[in-house]
Amino acid sequence: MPRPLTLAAAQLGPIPRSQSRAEVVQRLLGLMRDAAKRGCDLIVFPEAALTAFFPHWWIEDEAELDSWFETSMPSNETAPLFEEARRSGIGFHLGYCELTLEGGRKRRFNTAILVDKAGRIVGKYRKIHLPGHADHQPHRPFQNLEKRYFEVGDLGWRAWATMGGVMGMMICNDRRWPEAWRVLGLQGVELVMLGYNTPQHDPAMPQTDPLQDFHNHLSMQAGCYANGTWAVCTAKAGEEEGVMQIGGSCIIAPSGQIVAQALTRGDELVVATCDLDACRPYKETMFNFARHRRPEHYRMIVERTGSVAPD
Ligand code: CDV
Repeated sequence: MPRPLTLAAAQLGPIPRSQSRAEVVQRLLGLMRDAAKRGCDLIVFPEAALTAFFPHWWIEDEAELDSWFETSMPSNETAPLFEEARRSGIGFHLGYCELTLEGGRKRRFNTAILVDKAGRIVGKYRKIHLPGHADHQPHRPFQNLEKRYFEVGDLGWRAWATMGGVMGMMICNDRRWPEAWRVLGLQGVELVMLGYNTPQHDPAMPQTDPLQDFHNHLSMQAGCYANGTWAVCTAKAGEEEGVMQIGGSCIIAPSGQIVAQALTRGDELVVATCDLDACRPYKETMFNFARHRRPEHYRMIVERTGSVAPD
């Protein structure tokens, strides 16, 4: 029996530093309403979708740093997204930067939530693979300070049975790591949602600049195929405060094929109707994990972190 879901990647163009949360939420609401008009069940916003991507700047003042984070979800500013979900009957995935107080200690995470059609938060993920560096590197044209501003996520990669399918999340750099996909695959995931902020220029490895779009799609298409899952992958694209970011937001089938893709680097909806049952042939044959996996030979994956060449 087909199990169709109409899905949208809601690509965002740049968010200027000066744009308020309320203004950004208006942009998100516009995309949500368009998606609802096009019959979408679920819309996927990018990583850190409420602000400019501040890890690109060195920030010393703690109050200034905190101002980029959300201390509650929903909040006054984001409540309209939850109301729109209920009103239009559309689920959403939202990336944002989360500040919590635990035992009197501030904790900061790069977070994403999954909200169902009734406006309830059904899932939360905190980014595990944090790229970049923790120190100030002024010689670079821009910083990548995720290792300074965020803690490694502590929720693992969970999957949730919701909205007619099994759904999971990852965030940006996670998509390049097959382990993240496999942990979701082992929970029977049928739809992975992820957002990204990926600069066109990598100061540490400039030779890959022309390959940024290729590597983006390569890792996500491989992850979908090897785990028999759909994915909705959403960029914050375009030139944001002097940093050019790739677009290429897309919807990928369990075959690994891209079924719909953004044409611009601005605000743009990418929509496709996806039969979640199309995952089954992959999960039941080539990637029937129960029949074919050999975890006794995979121990090194969890026992060793860095690679060690033989003597
Ligand atoms: N936000 C990210 O995680 N960006 C990284 C860049 C910095 C390499 C990415 O993997 O796209």
